[in-house]
Amino acid sequence: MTSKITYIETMIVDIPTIRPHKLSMTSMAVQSMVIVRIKDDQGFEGVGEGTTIGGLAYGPESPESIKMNIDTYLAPLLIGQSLDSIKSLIQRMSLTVRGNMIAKSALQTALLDLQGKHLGVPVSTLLGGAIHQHIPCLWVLASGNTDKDIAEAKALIASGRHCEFKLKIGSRHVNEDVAHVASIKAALGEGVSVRVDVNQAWDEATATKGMAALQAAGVDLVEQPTPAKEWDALARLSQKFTIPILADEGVSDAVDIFQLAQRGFNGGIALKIAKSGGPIEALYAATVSSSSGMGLYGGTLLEGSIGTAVAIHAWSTLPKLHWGSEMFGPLLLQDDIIKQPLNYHSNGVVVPQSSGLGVEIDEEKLRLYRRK
Ligand code: MUC
Ligand code: MG
Repeated sequence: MTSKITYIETMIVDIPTIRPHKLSMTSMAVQSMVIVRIKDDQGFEGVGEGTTIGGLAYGPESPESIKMNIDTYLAPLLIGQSLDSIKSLIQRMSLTVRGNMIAKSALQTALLDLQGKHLGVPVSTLLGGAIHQHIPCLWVLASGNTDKDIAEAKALIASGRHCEFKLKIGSRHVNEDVAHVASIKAALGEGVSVRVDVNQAWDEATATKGMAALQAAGVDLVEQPTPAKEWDALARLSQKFTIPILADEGVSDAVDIFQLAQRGFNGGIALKIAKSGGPIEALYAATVSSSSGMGLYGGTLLEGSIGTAVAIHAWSTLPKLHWGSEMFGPLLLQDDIIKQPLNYHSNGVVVPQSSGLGVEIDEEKLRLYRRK
């Protein structure tokens, strides 16, 4: 197959959200995505995406740093290299550039798309092969208003698109947050799964109080209640309550997951391509999680269709996603830069079947939303 990488281009794309999306650390009205295009000497092109939440509010990479660090440090490592071994290219990047996992994930996505197009196979095949064709996908309620969230959830249940919900909390006093969640859970009823994501906002004492109340309200899962690297606190909380905990910001890769497992954490793990540096490393993280008895969840950093597509390909190769996924990012945006949107139905999303990622850029939309 030998082909050589000849060209790498990056751009930031800004698309407004359908409503404000409120997390403990920021409120989003627009999503900014770094789109990567890689070309080879045989006329093929692969696309990738590197996306975070709220500039630098969520993590140490911003859209601007992702673009700058790809252009300045990572792209020159790939230009002129053979496409034959993506793992060699990953190794080349990791030996020279520390961190910058979202930037690396964007490039790895474009490399996988390019190689899939060359070989005429979907990215899921490059990752070992899809076991599932439809990935469960919940919806995240984060308008910040209880009545609006209830109305939004009821409309989605009625449409048949989603029947499980995650609520973003942590920006208000714990009592206010718990009352908000309990009202939504009571309005939606027994059969509807309601989970919460605290995004690190509580200390251990507050989490102890909050989790007891959430457990009593019938909430199914509490995501990252305490600060990211306080692994001991997370492990203690997981042992104290029957309501399970999902570790998110606290675990980026297989090494972190091993550390958490050693401390006796018994909850689940949110896998994210962006945290791990790409789908290949996210699947390594999945292996360590499963080997430690932790259930898996397909997480997002609210990527658009390209980043969401590659994650769906990766999750489709896992035997079991115990907590389903939240690959709803494209649905939070007012518009899309791909021609054929991903197919969401029946509380899930369909794994694309055509070669590469199975998505095609809409050049006009890209021009419209590209940051000038
Ligand atoms: C996170 O922390 O889970 C995922 C869904 C959402 O609304 O925000 C993200 C980040
Ligand atoms: Mg989270």
